[in-house]
Amino acid sequence: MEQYSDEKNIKAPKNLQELVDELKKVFAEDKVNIEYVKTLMELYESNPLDWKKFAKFDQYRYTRNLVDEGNGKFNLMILCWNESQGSCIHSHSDSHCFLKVLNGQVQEEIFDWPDESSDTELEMNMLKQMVFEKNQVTYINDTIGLHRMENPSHCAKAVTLHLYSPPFIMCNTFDQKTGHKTKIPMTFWSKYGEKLPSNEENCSQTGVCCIPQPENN
Ligand code: 2CO
Ligand code: FE2
Repeated sequence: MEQYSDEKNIKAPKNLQELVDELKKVFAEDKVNIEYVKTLMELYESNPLDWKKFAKFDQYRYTRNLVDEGNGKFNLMILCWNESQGSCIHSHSDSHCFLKVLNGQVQEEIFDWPDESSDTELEMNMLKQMVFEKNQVTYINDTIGLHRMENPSHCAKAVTLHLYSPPFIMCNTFDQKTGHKTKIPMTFWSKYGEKLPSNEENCSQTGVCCIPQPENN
């Protein structure tokens, strides 16, 4: 266990595969040191040759592309954001969420949870807004808050690497104006570099995108 607790002595992974192998060792332990994982992910220097086979973009929404299932302990995926594409405000199903920028930039806005005991519809409270550059890593979980992620650039694409532990397939999205939440499934656009068939499920929802959902009536 001690082995993966000192983030000051980590050897930089030479490529994405080395990073994946190292992450598997770290997550095989009972306890995971968040700072250790963050630093390990930061030390991998993004090289498009490692990840271009997973980087698949969609005209309408950001895509989620599975890279590795982390021996059942985590899901590692590459998300591709075309110019100005973003998510809506969402939670992470009590999982750890690590995000590393592989290319371009992403903007993260963190929000407080809405007050579910209140009957009044209130605009959600934004706690901070940050921009992350290539190779930077950020971390969130449901205790820290909710977030919205987007590619703030109108002329450049962005690619990000995400690790979720434990893996999850459902999350809640929130309406910024009212705080109303909706539970939604999250699917993959591709797995291991192969596009999944665009059936009903995949074409309606790959991630937590801002495309308006049909009304429930
Ligand atoms: N959580 C979102 C998703 O998995 C992306 S925002 O960064 O955590 O689709
Ligand atoms: Fe997220």
